[in-house]
Amino acid sequence: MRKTILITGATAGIGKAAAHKFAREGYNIIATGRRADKLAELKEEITTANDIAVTTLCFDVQDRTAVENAIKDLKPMLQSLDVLLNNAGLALGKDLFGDGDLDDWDTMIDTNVKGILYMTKACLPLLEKSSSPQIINIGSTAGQEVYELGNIYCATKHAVVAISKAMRIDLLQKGIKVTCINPGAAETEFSLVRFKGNREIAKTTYDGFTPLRPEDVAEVIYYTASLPVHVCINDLTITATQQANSFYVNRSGKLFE
Ligand code: NDP
Ligand code: 8X3
Repeated sequence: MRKTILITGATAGIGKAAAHKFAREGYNIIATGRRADKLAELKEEITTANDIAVTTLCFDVQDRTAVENAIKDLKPMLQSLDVLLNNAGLALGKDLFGDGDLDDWDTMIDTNVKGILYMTKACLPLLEKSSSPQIINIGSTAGQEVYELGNIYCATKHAVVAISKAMRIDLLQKGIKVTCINPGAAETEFSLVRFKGNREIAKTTYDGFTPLRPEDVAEVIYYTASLPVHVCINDLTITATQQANSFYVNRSGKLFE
């Protein structure tokens, strides 16, 4: 029987690449995000190339009622859920703590932290019906070291690490794998969102080095889901070869293009 993955934030970047990858590997896809047009585009692309089922759900992971309703609507058409990929997330701004915008902070906390909590709680009954259930949370190198101007974004990603550890412990008796994947810089819409549409500033994030592509991260996400049922990758950090961690990036040129 085909497995099913639910991916939050499948309209762009890592989530979109993961949707394509899992579809190619024969999974049915439940793709979510806030942009209905992008979800429709993704469904069209995937179903043209793969003989699998794609369901799209348009909602905001910050909205607890919307999350609960979206997953409730899924239950009659889905016997079980095999993988939940908690990927939706964002950074907003890169400012000294004192200059930070409180609305940005609320949005990051509500999306990156509460979004994972709401989604996972709502999906647990469906995951429990799978014979090989797995939750994959997307953290970041920003969840490993706090960097200057990263403050609240880094805090939310540290929370993702802690929540992943807590889930792994508390879901142990249910046989649910919990994997936290921590990417370094990947060229997606991430920086454009962080710098609020300013393309000039956004592209400087990737100046002078070859960053990860979203497809690179998607391959690794799929790898963690492809292992035997008794094997769980707990944590995994993936960076570009030119990046060591949040602080050290070799910006001597795009060496691997
Ligand atoms: P993108 O901006 O390209 O994609 C983010 C996705 O999240 C979009 O599909 C967006 O969809 C969705 N999203 C954002 N907010 C919400 C919300 N409130 N409700 C529902 N969906 C939402 O960024 P990435 O692909 O790079 O980011 C994916 C994850 O990877 C994030 O958690 C990010 O923190 C993490 N990450 C990214 C890194 C990078 O360098 N790119 C490095 C390390 C971690 P829509 O706008 O349609 O709602
Ligand atoms: C995204 C990577 O370094 O921009 O999580 O925080 S970084």
